[in-house]
Amino acid sequence: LSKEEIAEIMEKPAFDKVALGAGAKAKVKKLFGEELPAVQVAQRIVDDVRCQGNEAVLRYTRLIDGADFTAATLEVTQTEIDSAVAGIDQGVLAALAAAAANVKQFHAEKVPESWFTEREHGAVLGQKCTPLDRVGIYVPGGTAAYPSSVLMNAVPAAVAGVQEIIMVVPPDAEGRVNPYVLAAAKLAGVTRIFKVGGAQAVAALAFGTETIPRVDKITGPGNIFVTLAKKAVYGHVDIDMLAGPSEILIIADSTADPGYVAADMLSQAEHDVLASSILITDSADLAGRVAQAVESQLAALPRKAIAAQSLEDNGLIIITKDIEEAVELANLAAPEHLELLTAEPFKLLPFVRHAGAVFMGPYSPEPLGDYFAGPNHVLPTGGTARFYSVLTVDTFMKKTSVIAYTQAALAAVSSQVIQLAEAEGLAAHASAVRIRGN
Ligand code: HSO
Ligand code: ZN
Repeated sequence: LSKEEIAEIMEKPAFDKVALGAGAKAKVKKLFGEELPAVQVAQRIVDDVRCQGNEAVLRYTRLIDGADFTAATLEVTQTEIDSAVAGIDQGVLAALAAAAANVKQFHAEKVPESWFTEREHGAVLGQKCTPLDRVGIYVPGGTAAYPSSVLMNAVPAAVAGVQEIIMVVPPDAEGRVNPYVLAAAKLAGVTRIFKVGGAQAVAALAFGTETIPRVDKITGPGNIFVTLAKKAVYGHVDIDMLAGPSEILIIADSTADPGYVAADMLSQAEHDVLASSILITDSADLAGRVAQAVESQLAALPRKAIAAQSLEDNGLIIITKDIEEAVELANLAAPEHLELLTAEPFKLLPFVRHAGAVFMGPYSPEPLGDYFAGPNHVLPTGGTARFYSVLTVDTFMKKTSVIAYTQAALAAVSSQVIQLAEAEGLAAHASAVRIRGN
């Protein structure tokens, strides 16, 4: 196949064009009395929450999640958090704490700092970095209850110096939230937690309700409705990115262990039937062994139905003439996770242009990054690594320019500033400079 043909096969459907599954379609019909595309569903829910506040939040939570709250019971209490922490496996709690420490240490390493520089005649220019005041963190629920994602969003916000971190998470039908998610929130320094999910949670964070405070930025991955709601509220608030299902692309040569390659492909395939796992190799022999290893490892997985479907729909093994061509294809795919399982991964790194995160060599399996090493696992998907970056402390900070001229510095440039203002026909601009007496 030509590169173009391969690129076409690897291309993900645009996230706003993804067809809803049968279950979601039926839910939409029940909710709105008609079949609607996901974009319209998200927009309707956002509009309703914007106009009706709590009333719409509680209604959608009842209709979609089956949990019946009042405004007073929507927030997770301190007692609930404490009993979650006490009730969970203490080994897992310790592992979460260790992971949180690694994430914190890594993110604290490069906190953007204000900076100043001097110009002629004592002028000073600079940039002031300020943490956002209040941010919202979306944490998915359902089969995908990820305490690790709580850490990956909230810890960098706390490191940035954000004062209020508001977390939203969909409840189960009994109105409960996964206790590991609550424990992670406590470890990460989350300020308040509300039991609300979906587009209704995103809208509540963006516009505020009587109970849920309005935030400045919303981060964190969610399902298609969450993502489309984030797109709909962008501009009223900032968002991190529009993230889709997880992906892994592995570049491997004949030195790679086929068992490792298969295990890593399956690790992302088990996330979601829409997840994608791709191997690109210059070794036909390795390709055959990986295919076999996938078959045999798959059988033992509790989530084999999901993983098998994901591989069936979006799994791919591509054989190239050499490793350079493999890297070229990987850049076209711009994957969320890129593994380099080659003899000398650091030699390839300079040629990697588009990837959310790169995992180097046989002892850096992707799940190490999902849970523990320290770099963030909130990453661009669906080819958006061409322009989005991994979530960092920067995500939670903004920059303000600082300009401080002296009289002499202004005098030296005033005639040129005046000329530019007059050329734009803006006389008041010119006089704001002229009045200072030069
Ligand atoms: N691989 C996912 C993150 C995750 N994996 C959380 C396990 N838990 C997206 O980067
Ligand atoms: Zn994962």
